[in-house]
Amino acid sequence: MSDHLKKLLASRGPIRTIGVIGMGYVGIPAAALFAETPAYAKVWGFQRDSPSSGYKIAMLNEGKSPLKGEEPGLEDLIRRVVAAQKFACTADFTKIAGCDAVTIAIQTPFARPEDLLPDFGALQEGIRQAGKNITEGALVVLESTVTPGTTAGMAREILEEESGMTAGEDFALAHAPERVMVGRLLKNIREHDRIVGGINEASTERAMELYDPVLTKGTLIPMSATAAEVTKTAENTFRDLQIAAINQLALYCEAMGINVYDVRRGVDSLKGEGITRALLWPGAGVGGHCLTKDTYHLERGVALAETPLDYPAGKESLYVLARHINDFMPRHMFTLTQEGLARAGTDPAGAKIAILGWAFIRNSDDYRNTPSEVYRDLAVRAAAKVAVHDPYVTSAPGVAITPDLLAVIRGADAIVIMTDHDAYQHLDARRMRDRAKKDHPVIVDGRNVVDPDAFIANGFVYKGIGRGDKNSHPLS
Ligand code: SAJ
Repeated sequence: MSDHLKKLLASRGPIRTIGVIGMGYVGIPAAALFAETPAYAKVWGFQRDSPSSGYKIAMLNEGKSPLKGEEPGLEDLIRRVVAAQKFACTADFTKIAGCDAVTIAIQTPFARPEDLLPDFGALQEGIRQAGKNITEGALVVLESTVTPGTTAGMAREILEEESGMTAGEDFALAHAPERVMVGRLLKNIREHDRIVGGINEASTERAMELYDPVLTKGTLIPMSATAAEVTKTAENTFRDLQIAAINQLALYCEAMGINVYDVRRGVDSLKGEGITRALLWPGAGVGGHCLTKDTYHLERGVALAETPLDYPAGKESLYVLARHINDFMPRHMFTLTQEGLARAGTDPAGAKIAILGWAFIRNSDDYRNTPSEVYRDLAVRAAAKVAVHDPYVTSAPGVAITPDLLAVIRGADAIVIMTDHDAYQHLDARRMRDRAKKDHPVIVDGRNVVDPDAFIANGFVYKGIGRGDKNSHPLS
């Protein structure tokens, strides 16, 4: 079937002009790295001139990065490739007709988390634009994280409908999932191994040709498009599962009055040939844009698969159960808070609760799907007064956040650590007690960042995730 495509690709020759649709965290570094590659003559960054993102077009064409946060080397790279006229950003999607390869990097959030149906609207628009403008022998690559089956299914259908051509014969189609992490975008693209999955062999080979010159340490790992989609969703599903496993163990250790970190060290000591235990870290919950959604992409993929899944009837999957365990952790943090306040003789209603950390991950301003929001809602529902501190998040919808830690601690009945920012690694128990001005303020450590004995010695009621050895200490 792909002989026709192989002939088309051979007559088209090596990839020279590339289009990247979606100027976001994935598309911008990808386009800049393609543009830096001598083998490629020109890279077009395609961006809809929309009210929310149209501003990026002018910024990028001035050699500036529209991305927030520190991205080592990115701004300089963009400036260089724009100055060399190897990269330009445009809203004119007809320029795709001149591209040998088009990658699509548009995010796939869930429309409403509870129904877990992805909002593919923006992605479908990008795919439609590609379909309308690609020419014979072009390569189309999806880089967005998608439900397994999307590349060979929905994406293929839209591309064929819009182009009037046949995928795998008249043009190549593949999935090459992004593996970038904020703060390390360029490094990740250059150094991570790159999964490349075509809908047929010729598509896989053409996609490998596209990414090969960009990789420094990384190697290419070819497979089918659906296997590539499952790889991407599974790598995050497994990380979420590993976190859930240690979170469950932490809850057990609290109930059994032991220290989960002793158990972790003990289990981790079992080393040797072929013996692995992927022990991660218990905590106040799992947030972010990756782990909170990719499990559900994997689940949808298997639900939509042609062959029915053979699995115990009515049982939810191990992976969905892991999601529920991780989503339980901010609730557990509130239970620990209620227990602590009860020991201090304080009613949660009217109590002041200081939440330390709104970001979902340490030393970051990213608060997507933050567990802190779940915790805050529980505290507000219990009629507590909430004050939120974060050294990086300056503002977020529906919550007042201050960088003034002492102001948040002042008069607090409970201090709750939700994020392991560096700013919370050396909190002084005495100073916190003096600032709280309570006989027995409560400290709930969701990220194992404080020394329980120091806080207990200064009159705190201490509660910590997994610290069954300390959570029922005598009051000093
Ligand atoms: N978390 C724990 N315990 C842990 C590790 C993380 O509770 O042991 C929590 C964090 O506090 C955070 C959430 O899980 O709330 C997610 O943390 P993360 O370290 O997984 O960071 P993410 O969400 O940015 O995950 C990304 C993913 N990268 C991509 O999708 C390309 C993931 O595959 C990477 O493994 C991860 O970065 C990484 O290792 O940095």
